[in-house]
Amino acid sequence: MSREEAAQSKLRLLQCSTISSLHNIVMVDGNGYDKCSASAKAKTYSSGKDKIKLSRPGRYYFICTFPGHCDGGLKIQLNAY
Ligand SMILES: [Cu+2]
Repeated sequence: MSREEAAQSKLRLLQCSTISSLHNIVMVDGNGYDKCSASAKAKTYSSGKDKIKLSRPGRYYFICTFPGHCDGGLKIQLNAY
C-alpha cells in the first residue's frame, strides 16, 4: 500500500454510535440490503461504539437485524472513495 493509499484508507472509517441493547449494525451486500436479510456469518457490530474500517473504495451496506428495524428503514448504504 502506498503512502497515499494509506492516507486515504484512514479516511474510510465509519464510526457508529448505537444503543447496543436496542440496535446492531450488520454489514451486508446489496441483496441483503434490499431484502433486509443477513447471512449467519455476516459481520455484526454491537458494541454501541464501533469503528468500521472500510478497507477499499466502493459501496457498503449496513442494516439493523433486530426484528422489524430494517424493514422500518433502519439501514444505510454509502459510497467510500
Ligand atoms: Cu435496530
